[in-house]
Amino acid sequence: MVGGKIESFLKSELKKKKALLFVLIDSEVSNLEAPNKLARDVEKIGASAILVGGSSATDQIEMAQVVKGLKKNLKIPVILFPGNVTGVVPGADAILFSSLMNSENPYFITQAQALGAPSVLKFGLEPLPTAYLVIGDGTSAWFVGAARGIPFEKPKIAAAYSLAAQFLGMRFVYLEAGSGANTNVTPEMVKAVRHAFNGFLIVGGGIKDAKTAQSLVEAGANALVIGTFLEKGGGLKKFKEIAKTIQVTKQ
Ligand code: 1GP
Repeated sequence: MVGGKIESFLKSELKKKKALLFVLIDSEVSNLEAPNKLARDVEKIGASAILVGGSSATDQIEMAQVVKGLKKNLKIPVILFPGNVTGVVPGADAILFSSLMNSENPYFITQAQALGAPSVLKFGLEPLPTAYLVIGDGTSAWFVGAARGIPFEKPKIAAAYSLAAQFLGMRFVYLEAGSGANTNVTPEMVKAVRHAFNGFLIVGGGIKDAKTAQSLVEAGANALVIGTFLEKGGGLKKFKEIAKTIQVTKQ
């Protein structure tokens, strides 16, 4: 069988919902209760998974504590979203086992993966094989990952990378505009990638409103990642609006 329990869960969620919402939780926190509360709230609203990590999260001890707390509080899966080998910690359900395909540094394409893989096995994390594509520039993911950002207005390039990802056997593509990005990935790019790639398509970075979310889902995104606006507080109302707009049950 291809894929494990978490991948099957995500696919079964997609049978019930038009698209999924993943919430990215920052593991560098001063108060351990804050991520638990946020995660419980978004789970109630309809988030399908919590992602923990990001390109600037490097404290493994704190990350492991955050993951442990989340696991105690949630039914939905906790999925690691590593920016480096330091993003591999025990206790989570799965990991976006990603290659930053458009990095200029081979470390982020295959070497970090080789260094991290034994820990993924040791910790029993389900690897979700993911092509991580950084779109645009100027964000932390772009800088830390030494990415040659795919221009926002070049959907064909993103589609070509996604087709390559498919030929390489990856079952997830993550189109990343970067956390807190001013511009989100365009629906045109999502559409072009959807046309080229058969697997699970994740889109994130700078998504802040229901209208944008809806246009990305209509273009073919399977899951949207929301981080920054929820972290800033007061974002739950907006999150509810997005959930309501995109989480339409399939007929
Ligand atoms: C970042 O795609 C995620 O890796 C989420 O982006 O923080 O801008 O919501 P935001």
